[in-house]
Amino acid sequence: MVYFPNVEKIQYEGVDSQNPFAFRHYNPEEVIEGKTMKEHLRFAIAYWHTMTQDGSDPFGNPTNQRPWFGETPLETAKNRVEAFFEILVKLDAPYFCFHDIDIAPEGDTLEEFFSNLDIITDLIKEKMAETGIKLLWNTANLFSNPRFVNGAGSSNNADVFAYSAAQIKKGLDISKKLGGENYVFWGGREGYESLLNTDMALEQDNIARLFKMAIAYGEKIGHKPQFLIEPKPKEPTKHQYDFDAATTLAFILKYNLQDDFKLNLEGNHATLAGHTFEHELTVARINDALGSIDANQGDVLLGWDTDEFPTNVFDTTLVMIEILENNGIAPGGINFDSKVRRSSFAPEDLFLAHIAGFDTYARGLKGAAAIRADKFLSDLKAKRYASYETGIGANIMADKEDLESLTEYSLKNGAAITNESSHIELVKSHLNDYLV
Ligand code: XLS
Ligand code: NI
Ligand code: NI
Repeated sequence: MVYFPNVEKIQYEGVDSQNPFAFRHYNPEEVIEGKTMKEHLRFAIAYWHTMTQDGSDPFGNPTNQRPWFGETPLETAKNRVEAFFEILVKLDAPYFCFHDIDIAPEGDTLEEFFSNLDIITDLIKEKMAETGIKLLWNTANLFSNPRFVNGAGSSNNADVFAYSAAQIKKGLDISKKLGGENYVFWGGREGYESLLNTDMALEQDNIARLFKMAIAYGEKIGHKPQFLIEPKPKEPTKHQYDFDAATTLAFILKYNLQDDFKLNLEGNHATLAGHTFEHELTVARINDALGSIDANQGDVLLGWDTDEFPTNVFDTTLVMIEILENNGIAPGGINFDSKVRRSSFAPEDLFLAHIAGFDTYARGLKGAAAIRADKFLSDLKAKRYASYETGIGANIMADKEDLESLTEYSLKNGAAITNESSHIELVKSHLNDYLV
C-alpha cells in the first residue's frame, strides 16, 4: 500500500527550484570538507512526532489527517511501519529513532506489550533490510503511563523501578535486534514537583543504578550502543534532574559513567535552560561528550517545549560549527525531534516540514564550512588570546608560574595593562555574511 501517492522521492533541485517538494540546499552527495552532506548530517526521523502525534493540545482535539488508521491498534501499528518507511525512503533519510510505545500498542500486560513489540520489530527489521535505512537510537518511554506518575528510576515505588528496568532490558534487546547505534535515556519524569517529600540523593543514586544495569546488560548480550542522556530543565516535572549539559556531565562523572555515556542535546531544551543550542554543544564537545543532537527550535515568546522544525539558519550555522569542530557527530546524528504545528495538519506537511529542516541544516553546514575555510572565528580567537602565546602568558600555560612569581611580575608591570576592544558588533555583522 502506498500512503503518499502524490509525493515522489524528494530530489535536490538547487536554490532556484520552485518545487516545494524538492531540496534546495540539502544535496546528499555534495562533498564538504572531504565528506558528503549525507555523511556529515546523518539525518534521522522521529517516529513519535511523525507517526503518532495527533495535533491535539491542552485546549483542543486532534487535527492531524493521517491515512494509516486500521481496525485495531495492532493493525494501525503495522500500517505505520509501512507509511514510516515510505516517508524515510522518499526523504532519503538514512536513520530513524523511536520510543517503544510509539511503535507498538502497550496492551493490557507487560507480556502483551513485549509480544506486540516483537511483531512490529520483525516488520521494521524487514523494512530496514529492504531499504538500508538504519536505527540511530531507540528508547523506552518511562513517562506517559500513569504508573510513572512519580518518575521511573527516581520513583519512590520500587515496583516502578523494576518495571522500568524490564522496559529498558527489552529496549536493549530491540537495539541489538535492529543494530541500533545509540540508545537514549531522556529523564521523562526523573525530577521532582516538591522538595518537601523528595529524597534527592536516593533518587539520583537509583537513576545511576538503572544506568549501570543497562551497561551491564549490554555487555552481557554483546551489544554496546553509545549510551546517551538527553538533558532538559523542566517539563514534565517542575525541575528535571538532567537540567542541562553541565548538570548532566556532573552526574555522569559523579557516578563514573563517562566511558559509556555521552549527551544527546536538543535545541528547544537548551533554550528552556536559558542557554543557546551552541552553548550546550560547546559544553559537551570540550568535555568529550558530544554524542548526538535532537534538531528542533523553540519560540522565544513561549516558555515551553514547542519542538518546532528548525528554520533558523543563524542557529544551525553555529550548531554545525560545533559539529565540525567535534570532527563530526557519528555514531550520533541529527534527529528531527520536531513536530508540525497543529494548523499544518495535511499528510504532506510531514514532507514539507522535514524538507525545511533538512535544508536549514544543510545551509548551516555550508555556512559553517565557509567560516572554517576563511578561519574567520579561529583567527579572531587566536588574536584574542594571543597574550598566552609569548612571555608571561606562555609561562602560565606551561604551568611555570605561581602566585608569588605572578605577584612579582605584576608589581613590576604596574598599571601598564592594556585591554583591546572586542569590536563584537562588527564580528556579528560579518558573521551575517556567511549565512547561506
Ligand atoms: C522530550 C524529549 C523526548 C526525547 C526522547 O522533550 O525531547 O522526545 O527526545 O524521549
Ligand atoms: Ni528529544
Ligand atoms: Ni523535547
